[in-house]
Amino acid sequence: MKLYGYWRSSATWRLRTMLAFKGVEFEYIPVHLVRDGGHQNASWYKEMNPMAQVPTLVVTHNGSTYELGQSMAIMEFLEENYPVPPLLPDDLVQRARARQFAEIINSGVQPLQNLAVLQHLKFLGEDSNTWAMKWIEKGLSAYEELAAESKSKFSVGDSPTFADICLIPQLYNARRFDVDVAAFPRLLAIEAACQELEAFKASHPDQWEEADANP
Ligand SMILES: N[C@@H](CCC(=O)N[C@@H](CS)C(=O)NCC(=O)O)C(=O)O
Repeated sequence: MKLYGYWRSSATWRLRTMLAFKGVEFEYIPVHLVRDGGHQNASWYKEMNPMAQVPTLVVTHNGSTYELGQSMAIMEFLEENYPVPPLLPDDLVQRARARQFAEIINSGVQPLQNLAVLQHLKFLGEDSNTWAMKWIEKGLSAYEELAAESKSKFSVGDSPTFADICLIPQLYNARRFDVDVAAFPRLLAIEAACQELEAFKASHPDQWEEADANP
């Protein structure tokens, strides 16, 4: 299995966490998102991932090789392929809730503060940082409100799920955009619980920056 990614990419980080939880070995291939105009825009990469985004996971199944894009689709693939330990709750409604949280981040926040979007805003002469902060605050506020309804250790229940896997990289991004994360005490408590787990420690960008230094 090969993971094409970038050390600070939140969507790549989701997969690193997921693979660490599942104990799945993979070869990591850095795709530098900034250098030379972004290696994600190179034709060799776009042949694999026409959205010109990381991550891409290359997998072999029934003797054939496939290049999978979109981190949520890949997370579902990994969950089905490696069900232990489970990263979705047993309960039907709780499973939907975990996916709801994940989608708040995946579709409600991350695309609005993605590199290409911010680059285009700058090109249009807009203040991209203020733009990013607005959407991050909106998504995290909604997440905080929903998560505050329960006192569980993680976003949904007392073990980590897709929700936490998406939340942790987004909190990291929030800080990069100077969002005041102190406004989200429930999220910070969930983050503290996650930070104790090896899979979150091993997948943190600090552990991967060097791998991307000389791709
Ligand atoms: N929905 C996609 C989003 C992927 C995505 O936006 N990746 C970012 C890094 S986190 C990227 O490659 N950005 C490159 C660019 O915007 O040029 C997924 O979950 O895989």
